[in-house]
Amino acid sequence: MLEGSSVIGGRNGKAGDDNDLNRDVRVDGRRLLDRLEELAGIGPIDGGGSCRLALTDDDRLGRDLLVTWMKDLGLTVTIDVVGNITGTWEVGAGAPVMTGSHIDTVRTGGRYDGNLGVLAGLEVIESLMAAGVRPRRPIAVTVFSNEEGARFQPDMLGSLVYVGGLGVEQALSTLAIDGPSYGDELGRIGYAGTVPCPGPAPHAFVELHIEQGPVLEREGFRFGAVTGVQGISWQEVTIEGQSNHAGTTPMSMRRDPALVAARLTVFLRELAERMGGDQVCTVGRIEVVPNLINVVPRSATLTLDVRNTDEKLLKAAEAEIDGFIEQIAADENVTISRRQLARFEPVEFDPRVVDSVERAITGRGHSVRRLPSGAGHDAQMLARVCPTAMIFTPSHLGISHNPAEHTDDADLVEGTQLLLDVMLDLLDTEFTPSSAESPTRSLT
Ligand code: HGY
Ligand code: MN
Ligand code: MN
Repeated sequence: MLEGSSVIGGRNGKAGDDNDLNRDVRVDGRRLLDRLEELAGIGPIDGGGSCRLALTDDDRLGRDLLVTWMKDLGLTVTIDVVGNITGTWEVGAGAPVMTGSHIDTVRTGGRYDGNLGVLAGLEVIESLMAAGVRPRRPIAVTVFSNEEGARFQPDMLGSLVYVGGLGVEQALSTLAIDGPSYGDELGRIGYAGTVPCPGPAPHAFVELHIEQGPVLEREGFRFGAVTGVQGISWQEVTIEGQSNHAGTTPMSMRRDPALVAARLTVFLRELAERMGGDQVCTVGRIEVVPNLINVVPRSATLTLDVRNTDEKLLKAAEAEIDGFIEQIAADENVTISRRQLARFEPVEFDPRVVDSVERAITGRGHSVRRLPSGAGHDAQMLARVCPTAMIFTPSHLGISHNPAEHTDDADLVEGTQLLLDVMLDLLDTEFTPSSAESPTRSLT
C-alpha cells in the first residue's frame, strides 16, 4: 500500500521522483459489485437484466444514483447540454485523465454493458482517494448520454456531441422511435445541462467494458487490449406497397411490403455469409402496418445494422445492399425510401494507450489478446480528440444485449484494478507528438 499521501503523474515530475512509487493501490471489489447490483436494480427485467432506455424515467433514476455517488465522493459534477454527466476529482492541474461509459441500456439489457465502465471509474477514484494518492492531474469519470442508440439514433450520441462530431441542435431535435424529441425528453427528466459542447479534450481516455462477444472466452484469454472499433452503418428502410384483402387479392396483383422486407432480411444474412471475415449484418427492427392477419400490408419499416472492421468492405456491402433494394422495389412494384441513422468509419485506438493496457494486463500476470471491438463504444468518439483505448473483460458465451449477459465477479473486479493501473500510467505519460510515431497496427 502507498505510504502517506503521494503525488503522482507527470514523468517530468518535480516534487520527488514518483516513477518508483509503489502503485499497489487495490480497488474495493465488494464496493464495486454492490454498486453494480444496486444500479442493475433500476429498470429490472426478467432474467436479471435491466431496461433503461435513454432519457426514460428509469434512465433518470440511474443518473440520479450516479450523481449521488459522485457528490458523496466530493467530485465536481457537471451536466452538459446533451445530458453527459462528468464527475471530476479536482486535483493537480491540466487536462484530466478521463474514463467512463454509459448507463442507458437496450430494452433487453444485461447488468454490465456500460455500467461496468462507469462504476469502475468511480471505484478507481475512490480507491486512490482512500490510499491518499494525490494525482498531478484531475481524474474524471463520465456517464455519456444515449450510447445505445436504441431509442434515439445515432448510437454514441452523447460522446459524439461531446467531441464535436454532431451539432447540439441536431442532437436535441432528434426524434425517438416512440415520438418525442431528445431535447424534450432531456428536459423532462431534468438533465438538460448548461455546460457547452464540444467539451474540453481530456489528456487521455480509457474505457473498461465487457467484450460482448465470444473471442476472449473461446480463445482462453483473460483480458482484451482493444485496438479499435469496427465501422458501423445504420439505416432505416421504409417500403410502401398497397394494403389489400388477404383473401380476395390474387398473388399476381399484390404489392406486398412484407415480402420485400423478408427478401431484404434474407439478403443481408446471405451477404454477410458470402463476404465472411468480420462482416456482420442485422435486421433488428421490423414494423408492418396495419399489422393485421387478414390485410396485405400497406407499409413495412425495417432497420439495417451493417458492420465491418474494413472501411472498403463496409462500403462494398452498402453498395450491394443499394443494388438489391433497387431490384426488389422494381420486382414488387413498391416504393422504398431510406434514412441513414448512423455511419461511423472504423476507428484505431492510440498504440501508446493500447500498449499501456497490454502492459497493465501482463504486469498483473494475466493473458491478453489484442482485438477490435465489434460493438460501438464512447471511446471511439473520444479517440477523435485524445489518446484513447479500451480494456475488455470476457463475456460468458459471448452473450450481450440480453439479460443472460454474464461476466465473472473476479473479472469485473480485476478489470477495475487494471483500469486503475492504466489510469495511473496515463497520469504519468506526456503524450508528445514524437511518441505518437509508434507503428500503427491493423484493427484485427
Ligand atoms: O450498437 C452498439 O454497438 C452499441 O451497443 N451501441
Ligand atoms: Mn456498451
Ligand atoms: Mn450496448
